[in-house]
Amino acid sequence: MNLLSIGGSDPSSGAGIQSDVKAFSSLEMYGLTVLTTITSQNTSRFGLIHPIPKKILKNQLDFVFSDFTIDGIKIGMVYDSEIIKIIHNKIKKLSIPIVVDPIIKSTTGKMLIKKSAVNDLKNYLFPLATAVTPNKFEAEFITGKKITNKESLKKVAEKIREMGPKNVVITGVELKKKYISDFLLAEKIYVFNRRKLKTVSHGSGCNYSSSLLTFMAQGKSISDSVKLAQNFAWESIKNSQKLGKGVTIAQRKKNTLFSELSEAINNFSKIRGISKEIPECQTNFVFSKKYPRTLKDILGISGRIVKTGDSVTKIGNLEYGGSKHVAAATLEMNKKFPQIRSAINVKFQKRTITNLEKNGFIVASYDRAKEPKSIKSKDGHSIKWGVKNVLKDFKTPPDAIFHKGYFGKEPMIIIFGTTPKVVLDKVSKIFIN
Ligand code: PXL
Repeated sequence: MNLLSIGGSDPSSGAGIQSDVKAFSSLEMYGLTVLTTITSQNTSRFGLIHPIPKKILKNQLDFVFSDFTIDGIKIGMVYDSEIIKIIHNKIKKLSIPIVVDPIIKSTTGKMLIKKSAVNDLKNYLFPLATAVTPNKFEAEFITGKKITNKESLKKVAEKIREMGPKNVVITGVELKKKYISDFLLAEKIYVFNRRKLKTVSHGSGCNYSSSLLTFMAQGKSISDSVKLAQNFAWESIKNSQKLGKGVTIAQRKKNTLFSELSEAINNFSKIRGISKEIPECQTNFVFSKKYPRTLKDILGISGRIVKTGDSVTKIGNLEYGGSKHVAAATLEMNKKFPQIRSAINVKFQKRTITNLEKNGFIVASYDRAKEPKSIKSKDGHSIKWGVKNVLKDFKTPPDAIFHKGYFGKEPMIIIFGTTPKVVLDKVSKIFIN
């Protein structure tokens, strides 16, 4: 998916468009950028601000919109009224998620919007927003009202919603000691609490709004998106790093689970003739966290890898809990052999079993006809039962487990490994001949 960040440049890459691209990228999104302003800043000081010439701003917008399908937009620092109006004109007819993060001041206290432009931000951009994400200070600044308790918080949120955004998210409010709360005004009110971190870091707000956009563009509900964005921002603060001499920079640790699985899926799709190996129920490819407890600890594809003519395409996104069946098999395998954390399912074909064996892989199988009735009736329990049963006789993990199907059940092969790369290597050996 392509997401566009419209905002200012921060040379420290802690906030602004640089930070957004990092956040998008860590969530496997492609980040496009349209620059509104150039700022000079580092982790201790703020320097000069230079708005981009209007002609160049328009030109950037024209160039990204004429080339890319854009699945969502985040608007950050806009600085002046002309910039606001140009953006408004370009995006007013779009029906994609738009997050407006009303940037007022930097962490170091510098005004990042002209006073005269604040009303235009409200009048032109708020009505286009699927969500606006002011922090407590910004919410107070925009409404001219103080937030002192839950009641005043609600009033401030309602006042902001009257300015036209579909949803209002107010971040970083301290309602309870030691906790930090995010407040969502949607079809109803939600409050999300997280333990307060002591770190003062730069970029957490940008991480919040850009991850919020990502989750909304993926089709998640607003309340789920806010909860996930809170978590994303919280983790980014927890992982913040002292890179310059001043404040730390908030950013996510590189999620190797995401990138390793993503790379393996990409390479799987490129295997010649691989569409012939996709079963009727399609293919999933999973990678589990260490010591998974539930399916939610296992990363999979929310859709599947599907046949598209002679090639295959990944439909959906990588998500924890994205796979049910292949993940259930992996979870069961991991209980006995904790080193096994990745798996893929492929079409059952005799030649594939022969190829697995020819390559020296250990192949196990179970008979679904022997499955007790009580298991069959419970959705998702069959695989768990099958894998558990078959593993009873194994002291080392098999490379593949298959069953030959049953009434109404498609036969299936699942190939396992320690990592997606190892699984892919096995797949490559048996299918590239
Ligand atoms: O964190 C808000 C923000 C957004 N965009 C730019 C910034 C800042 C804060 O400093 O500099 C360009």
